[in-house]
Amino acid sequence: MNEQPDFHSGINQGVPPVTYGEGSRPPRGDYAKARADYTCEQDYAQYSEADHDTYRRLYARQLQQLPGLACDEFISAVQQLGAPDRIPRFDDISERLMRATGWQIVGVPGLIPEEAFFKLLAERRFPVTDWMRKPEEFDYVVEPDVFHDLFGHVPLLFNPTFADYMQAYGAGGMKASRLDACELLTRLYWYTVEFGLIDTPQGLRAYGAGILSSAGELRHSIESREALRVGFDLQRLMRTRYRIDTYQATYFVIDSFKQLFDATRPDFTPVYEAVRSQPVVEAGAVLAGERVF
Ligand code: HBI
Ligand code: FE
Repeated sequence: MNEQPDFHSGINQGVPPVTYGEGSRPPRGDYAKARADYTCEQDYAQYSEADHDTYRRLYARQLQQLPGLACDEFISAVQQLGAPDRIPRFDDISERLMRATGWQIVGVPGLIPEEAFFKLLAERRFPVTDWMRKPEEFDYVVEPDVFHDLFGHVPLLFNPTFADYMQAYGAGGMKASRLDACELLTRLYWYTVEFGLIDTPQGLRAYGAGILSSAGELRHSIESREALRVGFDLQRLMRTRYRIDTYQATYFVIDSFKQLFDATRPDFTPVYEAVRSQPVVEAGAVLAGERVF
């Protein structure tokens, strides 16, 4: 089994996406074409027939494994992406998305600095990487590509409560930058937006984009007996380190998107202080007395 997630983003290691440090590869995207806010037009002409075919095959592989593993809100929204056999035009999706939740998607050349990312979310503009992985990267791509961002992230932006959470997260992120709490807030993004699970009357389901866009981690996150699944608790989550180069060792389970949105309403300043006054929890470690699924 491919124990690696479909992508790991250097950004979540605190590696700035635009200026790569020594020894690491340059970013894939063409940042020279980006505007000052890091957005760029989707250059639709860039896509080869191989790119469209890669999208078609990735989409088909994920779609057939959604039932019983992905949350209903995702399954009901995924057809909003449009035809399954061509990379969608961002403007077409934005038209539908704007009507549904006031969001739009904007092109970016790839991972962008956190402040720019938070600002876009706060403006209800979701950044979607505009390049497609190569056929030889079908099972694993180092950085999030257009498939991860479109298939993984965009459908749930059609859900009003989740869409409100994403904007609240962005607004919180802009404040976190000023409080030097980006690392803690990045864990919240990682363990909800990217790798979150939700409890439903039919059982656990995935809503995290990193899971939903992954061939192997979707089933692993729900069925693996090695994975730890812990009830969502904001401070516990923010104390918990995560891994970027394997399937997650810990997943956090929410009861509803409303629970997630409500968790972002209070000012996080005291939350950050409480988290900093407690020891870090390693990925996979379970704490006494906590709710485990
Ligand atoms: N940039 N384009 C892009 N996509 C992301 O998901 C992303 C990012 N920059 C920062 C980032 N994610 C994470 O550090 C968030 O937790 C902020
Ligand atoms: Fe992502």
